[in-house]
Amino acid sequence: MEAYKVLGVPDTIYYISNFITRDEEIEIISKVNNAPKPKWTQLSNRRLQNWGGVPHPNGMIAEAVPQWLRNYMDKIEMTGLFSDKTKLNHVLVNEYTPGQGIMPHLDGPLFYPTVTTISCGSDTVLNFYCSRDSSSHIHSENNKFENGDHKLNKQYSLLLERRSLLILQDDMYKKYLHGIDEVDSDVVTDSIANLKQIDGQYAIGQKLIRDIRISLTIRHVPKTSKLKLNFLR
Ligand SMILES: O=C(O)CCC(=O)C(=O)O
Repeated sequence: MEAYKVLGVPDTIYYISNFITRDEEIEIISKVNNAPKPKWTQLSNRRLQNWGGVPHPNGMIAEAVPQWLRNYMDKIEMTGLFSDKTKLNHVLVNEYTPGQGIMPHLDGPLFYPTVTTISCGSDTVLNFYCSRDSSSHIHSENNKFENGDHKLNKQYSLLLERRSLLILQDDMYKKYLHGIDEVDSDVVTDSIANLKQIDGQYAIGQKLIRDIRISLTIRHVPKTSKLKLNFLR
């Protein structure tokens, strides 16, 4: 994994271009779009799907993850960053239409402190921020935000290409908030920390028009239980 480590940022970011193939990207987009309607949760600024259960501060009632998604989780586990005890068991699907984004936030203590994201359908820029009071930006269980201190300083940016895998750990998970601006396009600048690692040919100053982006945020939720079906006893 050392080859994929992003340099010039605090520990630890790994970035892998073309982690999935074009056919796999098409498969993910079509499976997400064909999920039953009730699987979607509509937020004010984007839609999402939970697979594997819905994380809650008290734990997560584990649900089986469909095999098509399990295949991608297995592929991520081949990085060697997860043990038997921290096997990936949850996928959050986010859909962003152009102009949509996600407010700067921390993923918080509900998850094992490693987050992995597969991007499909569009490139986007992910920004990292320092906050004087990070605790006020932790995701609550249904992806609403508790906003306190708005004094955020943008520190780092990454270009997430479609079909890439991003892995955040350590301070980049625990201390730095991450967010995506609500804009229709992103501009490639030399302050993008992973410029050397991206596969595509991009010029400084190039404008990247956003398309619909589907991201899979794949994690390990430590506190899980199986639903007890009392009426069967
Ligand atoms: O879509 C992304 O790349 C980021 C998603 C994210 O930050 C989250 O779901 O917590």
